[in-house]
Amino acid sequence: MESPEYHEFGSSNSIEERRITLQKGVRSRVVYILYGVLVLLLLILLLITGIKFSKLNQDMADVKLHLETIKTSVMNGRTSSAASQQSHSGGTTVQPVYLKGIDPVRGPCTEGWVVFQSSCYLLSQASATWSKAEEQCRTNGGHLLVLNNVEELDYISKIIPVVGFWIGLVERQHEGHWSWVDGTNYASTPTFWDEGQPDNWDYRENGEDCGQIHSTQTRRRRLWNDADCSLEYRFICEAAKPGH
Ligand SMILES: [Ca+2]
Ligand SMILES: [Ca+2]
Ligand SMILES: [Ca+2]
Repeated sequence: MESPEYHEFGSSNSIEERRITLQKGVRSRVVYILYGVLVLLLLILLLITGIKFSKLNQDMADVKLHLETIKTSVMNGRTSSAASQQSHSGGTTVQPVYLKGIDPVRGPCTEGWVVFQSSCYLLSQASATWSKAEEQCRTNGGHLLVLNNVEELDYISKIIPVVGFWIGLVERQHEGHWSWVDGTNYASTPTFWDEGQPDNWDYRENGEDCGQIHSTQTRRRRLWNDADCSLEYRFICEAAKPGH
């Protein structure tokens, strides 16, 4: 026969066991939950790192692309700055282009004239107003110099002294409407105005409506200036080479 104490003892023992088992169960669940949370945190960390890496790669690609763009524009800038010196129109800085002088040759041209490509050129010794200069060129079977391209300008630059010369460029009717004396379309030829020219300098009573090759101190590509047509300068005539 079991004593009540024994029963009481046995019963309290099993309660204690259940309590311990329950505590163990709670602890294991907490451990599992913590473990789960840890794994979840690790996954989130991996995900964030992955996103960061992907963004970093994208940023690096962007930087690389940007550098390539800068490099390309610098290269293009170098090329176009050389070109811009050939087709300058007043108002911007003109970089000088230095040239070596040459001895001109007569070739098939009339005596006193010199040849370059399909034209003959005459450099006047005397000075005249722009109109008189053009008149004298016409009398000699030509017209005042028409600069069709940079090669022609560079040739002329190599053979003339450093003083100013009239050329066949004129504003006949409206201010700003330049034309070549032989009818060549002004818009079809490159322009080589000197820095700040044409300025139609209003110090002169008549303004400045005739084109000239500017005087300069050094032998280099000669640039243009608009000057008062009534002033007297030396001038350059151009005529077609015989047979052209
Ligand atoms: Ca010409
Ligand atoms: Ca003018
Ligand atoms: Ca001027």
